[in-house]
Amino acid sequence: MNFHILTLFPEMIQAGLNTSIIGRAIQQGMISIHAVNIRDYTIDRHKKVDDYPYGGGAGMVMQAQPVYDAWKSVTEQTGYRPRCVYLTPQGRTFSQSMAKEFAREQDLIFLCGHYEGVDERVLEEIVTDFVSIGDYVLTGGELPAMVMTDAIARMVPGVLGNEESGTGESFEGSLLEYPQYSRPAVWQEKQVPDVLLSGDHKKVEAWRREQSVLRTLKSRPDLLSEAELTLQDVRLILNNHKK
Ligand code: 6GU
Repeated sequence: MNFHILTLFPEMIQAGLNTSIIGRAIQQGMISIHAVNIRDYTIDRHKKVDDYPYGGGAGMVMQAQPVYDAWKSVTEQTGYRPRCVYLTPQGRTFSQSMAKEFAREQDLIFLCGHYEGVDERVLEEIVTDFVSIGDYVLTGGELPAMVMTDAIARMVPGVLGNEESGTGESFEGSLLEYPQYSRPAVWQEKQVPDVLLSGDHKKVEAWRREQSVLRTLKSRPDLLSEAELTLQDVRLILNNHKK
């Protein structure tokens, strides 16, 4: 899968996505990440990419021309019009299910805005998806593009090894993850739960399921309405709800 990120700060993108699992996936050729510098496409002789908003008001607006030409350089390379995501707090909130859906694309374009926004006419022309990463305001779309790239890339088949496979993790089945422990068995007088040392795989599995359900009930009860719960799970929830 190929990520094409249209940005005024290409060095920020490359630096943030070149390590760990995503770095390995790039090395192995399973994904590619191209940061396209919008400033390289301006026809303004002073390399300007923004201007005052019509109608007045604070701040500057990113102009249509350099954004459009940067986008066109990508579509000329791909030979079709890939989905183009504009990162904006006004978009649909990004989720794990959206990450899985985007991971099925061959190419994905991200447009990172700055200043007070991007000329609406170029958005109408090129953007297919308006996406936010949460209800808070950031100074630009680069961090959201990096967040989305990480979440999407790890859902591309082969990017996670068997060890790290994306099943059974947080939000898989709408439940939070159970707690993990490693050696030593006692640290600062704190014991690892006995059941994990028992070697009884059935008991371990049941304990982990309980922990997942209880954590979700405590921290994210809103997720439970979407969760696939067993009769056991429901009993556990009711028992802990009464208290
Ligand atoms: Cl996608 N962009 C900006 N600038 N701020 C945000 C955001 C995006 N998502 C949440 N806050």
